[in-house]
Amino acid sequence: MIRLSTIIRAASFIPLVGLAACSGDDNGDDNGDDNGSGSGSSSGDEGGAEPPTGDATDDGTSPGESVTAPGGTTDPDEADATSEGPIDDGPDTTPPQVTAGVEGNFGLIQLTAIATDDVRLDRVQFLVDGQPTGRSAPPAFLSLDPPDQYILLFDTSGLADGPHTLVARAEDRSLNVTESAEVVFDVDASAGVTELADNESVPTATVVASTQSQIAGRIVNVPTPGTTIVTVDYDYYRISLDAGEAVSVDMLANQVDFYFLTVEDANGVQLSNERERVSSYVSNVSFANGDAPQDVFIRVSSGPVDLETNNQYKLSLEYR
Ligand SMILES: [Ca+2]
Ligand SMILES: [Ca+2]
Ligand SMILES: [Ca+2]
Repeated sequence: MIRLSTIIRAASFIPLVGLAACSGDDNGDDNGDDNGSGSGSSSGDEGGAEPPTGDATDDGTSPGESVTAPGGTTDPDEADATSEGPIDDGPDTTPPQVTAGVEGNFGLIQLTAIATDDVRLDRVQFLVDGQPTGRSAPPAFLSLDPPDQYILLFDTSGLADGPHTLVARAEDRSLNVTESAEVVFDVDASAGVTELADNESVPTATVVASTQSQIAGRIVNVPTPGTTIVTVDYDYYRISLDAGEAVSVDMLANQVDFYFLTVEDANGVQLSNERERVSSYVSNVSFANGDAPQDVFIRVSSGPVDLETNNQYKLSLEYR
């Protein structure tokens, strides 16, 4: 019962993190208990596959507690463990510790924070140039390597070239807040290729020179008004491979969205493996060319269900 009150209390702070642009599930704004499953459908199918992130910041006294839905504590052992857990009513007056970092300078970049608390961390927010990004990184967004690292993807296409600042703000469950030291990072829109509109097919593919190794795009499904029908977005990128040359494509995308990624030839024949349903931040496909030079096409497309409002992705190419 104590846990439930905590959940309600934490949930009451959702508006503070500016969730208007979020689908309400991916940011795990409440306290990480939902592990990013769809609202109202959190049967745990994906939650169980998520890394046991809630425990990573735990003090170890209540294993498994973080993924248990309110009212779902039918296991008497678990009920005992949670009722005795120290995370609630103890007077936690010690604020978290947090440092911030950035990976990337073009398109979608990774905002990172290493954050810990003496009792239990609730979430990490990020401020770019002093403004909240509108999404917080709950424990479900926690990386275990390195330990205690929170990650949030951020689209830099709205930022001017040049230096910008990042601050990570960590909050524990007793609402103690710590802001990190400011980190300065650069944005360079010329560091990669941005997709051109109407790149729906091989003939209209966005051409990517071999000197370019980054591509920024977004998947936008177009709904048909008054129906449940959507027009799926296809993004094609043309690259040229020499004889015997191989390309490896990393796709960085938001965790909850639904993408397909593959490499095809000019006739639409699949050349690489295909990655579906991006389930981590980075998916990879690769293709090794044969004896003749040829143009090949990286294809990104979405599923018919558009789960995310943050549809940005970034492709990082490596030629070998
Ligand atoms: Ca604390
Ligand atoms: Ca697109
Ligand atoms: Ca397109």
